[in-house]
Amino acid sequence: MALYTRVKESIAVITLKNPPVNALSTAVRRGIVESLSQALQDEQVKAVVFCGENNTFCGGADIKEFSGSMSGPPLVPMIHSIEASEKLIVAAIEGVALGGGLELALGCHYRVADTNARLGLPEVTLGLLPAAGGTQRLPRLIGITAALELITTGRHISAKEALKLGIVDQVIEGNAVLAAMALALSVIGQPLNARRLSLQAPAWVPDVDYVCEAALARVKQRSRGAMAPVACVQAVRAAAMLPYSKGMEKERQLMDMLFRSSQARAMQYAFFAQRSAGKWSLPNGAQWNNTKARNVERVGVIGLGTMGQGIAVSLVKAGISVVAIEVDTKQLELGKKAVTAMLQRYAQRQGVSSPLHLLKFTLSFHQLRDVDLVIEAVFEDMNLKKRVFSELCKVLKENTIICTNTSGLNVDELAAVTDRQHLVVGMHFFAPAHVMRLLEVVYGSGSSPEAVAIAMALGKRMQKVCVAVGNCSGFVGNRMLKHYMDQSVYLLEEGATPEQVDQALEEFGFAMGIFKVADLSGLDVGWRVRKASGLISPDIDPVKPSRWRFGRRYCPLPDMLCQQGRLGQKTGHGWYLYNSPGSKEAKCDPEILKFLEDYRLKYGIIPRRISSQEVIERCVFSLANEGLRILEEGITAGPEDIDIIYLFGYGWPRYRGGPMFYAAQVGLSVVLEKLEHYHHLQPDVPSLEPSQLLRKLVAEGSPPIQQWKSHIKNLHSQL
Ligand code: 3H9
Repeated sequence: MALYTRVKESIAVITLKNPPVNALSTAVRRGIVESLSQALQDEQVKAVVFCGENNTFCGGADIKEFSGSMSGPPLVPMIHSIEASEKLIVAAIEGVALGGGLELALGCHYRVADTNARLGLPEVTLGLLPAAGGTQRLPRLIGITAALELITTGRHISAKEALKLGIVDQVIEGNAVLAAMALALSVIGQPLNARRLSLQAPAWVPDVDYVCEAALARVKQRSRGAMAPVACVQAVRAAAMLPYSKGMEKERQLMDMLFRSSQARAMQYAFFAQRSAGKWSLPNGAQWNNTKARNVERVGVIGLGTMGQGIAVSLVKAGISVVAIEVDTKQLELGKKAVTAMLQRYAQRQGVSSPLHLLKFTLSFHQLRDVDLVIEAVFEDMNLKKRVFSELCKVLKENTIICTNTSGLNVDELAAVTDRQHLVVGMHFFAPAHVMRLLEVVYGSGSSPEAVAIAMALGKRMQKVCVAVGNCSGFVGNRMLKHYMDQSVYLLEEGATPEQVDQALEEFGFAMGIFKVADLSGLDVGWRVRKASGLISPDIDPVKPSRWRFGRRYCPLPDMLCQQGRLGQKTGHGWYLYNSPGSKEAKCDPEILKFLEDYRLKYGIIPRRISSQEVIERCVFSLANEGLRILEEGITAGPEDIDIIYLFGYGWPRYRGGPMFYAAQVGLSVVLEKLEHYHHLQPDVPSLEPSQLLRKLVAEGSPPIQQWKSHIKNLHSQL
């Protein structure tokens, strides 16, 4: 709702009330319309100030209402009547003014912001555009180029930047409502037409077409296949070319198209899924709101390789003291140099003072005596990690949490060598750890809820998107990825090329095809894992290696590439050819095509044409099938967790929601049918067999993804 108060003789204040972010729900819009009418009718009132309860102006339209039928006063005419008001209206922005919240403020005649406020039009991140006049008013206020940048990225900006751009008229430290009232009193009586953005001529730029084409090229490169950024550019272009009323018509048409799209549904699902992942729960009933996390102020980082460096940087950026350890002076110096350089660049970019004083570099484990938590980030080798864990127990305080940064090793096995299994958890960071947002927090069978809560809270402080997952080989992300990768190499055996597979995946929306990703990470990473797991052994024929291992289909192609020294970008060739070692531009390599032809000949495989549809179905449905198995086993609390892992750690296109959401959207019965078909053709790939949960969900009428959790609970109670 909205609260109407008369605070001074001539000023009325309308306060939006809808915790936690004062979203513009039906009730709030109704309240605004009623309060505004009251203010306009009251002859004593000469000016109105809009503000939000609890120092939060407004987080925009109520996204929860998007999935139902919309009722109540619509935003566009409501904001229009604010702007058209003969009485002066000022927005007092505290906390956030986002989306419809900023559009409401743009309808006001003046805007005052608190110095800590954040503003933006993030609709594009929900698959939409600012459709309450934002695409028409903002360009008239700040120009086409700046408006395009803000609207197509959805970036939140500070009050300081908003002042510089001309979005707000004043930035104040203190009470924004009082400042807005003071401003109102100082300008009451001045003509308002110049303050009504819809009456302003479109901002002039020498070459609108050129500016918009450049913006279009940028958004297409940044978010391939996404509709909303393209529509944003079209709407802003209309602001530059058309009168306001025609521009508004264009904005509405584009919004209608986006609003009904599956992309918008997927992105809104992703918004809520991200929040749901933060509300973690464990199978034993412990969860985010019944488990206290004690504070962590000093952290030890063991190992300053690429991962350790990124982790140390993220910790320091979060204001946490770090004791960083290496095995010898040379490694320590290398790590120190890299971490210092990253933090200095960060301080320079952000205009903040260097946080280097939070760092201590040492060779001595004894320096870890008083840390609250340790993150071990040594080489991915079980024995080495066990040795480190045993050493740690000799020096750490008895309540220090021990975390292992592993991408898939057994957390229970590591915990078993310590004197504190309840304080051991996995923290699976993604490389580069100071950039990638995802963090899998892995709880072992003995991890205490408090240890999980501490790791989750620390990850959040490090600005990570944290997902609590159970302990299993590869955890969630890598365990699923294995099946996706397997299918991609089987496709090569059967007749596809790396470019074909990558092109199909990139057209689907992945930031990068699987073979380009493999070249980037280095093919030797997987090679080492396969060696360690016994898939590669000396008794395997090096000339014609077997295509079966442990009774299952196996593709030796990646191993054969590694044997030839083709390790990816770092060696200048892998699945693709690069101009030189380390260069990034992937080119089709005729040698690989010949190698694949010879391989098929050697094994008597008759190549066939493989469609993009088959690539997607086999790679993506096998990924989703494994996700369903993970849910079945209770490794994550719900499908949202899996989707968030894929969105933030694996370049899954946000407008497809995540693999679980995608499977639900395609139709679970379609996924089941396709998996049955492919499993029939590949009986030696057991993972293609549809999961029990998939069969159950289909048998129960393919419920919406939001209801899967209760069906999974039933499945567990039946087991
Ligand atoms: C729009 O405005 C369209 C218009 O252009 C035109 C239409 C015609 N609605 O993130 P948090 C909930 S589109 C409903 O954890 P924070 C959120 O789900 C909208 N609910 O807190 C969570 O609920 P719960 C454009 C919302 O402090 C709780 O608030 N606006 C909305 O880290 C706390 O959220 C946006 O895209 C909403 N608009 O961050 C802004 N916003 O506690 C979206 C939040 O049950 N919001 N909730 O899990 C945000 O970016 C962040 O929530 C915000 C606060 C920065 C505001």
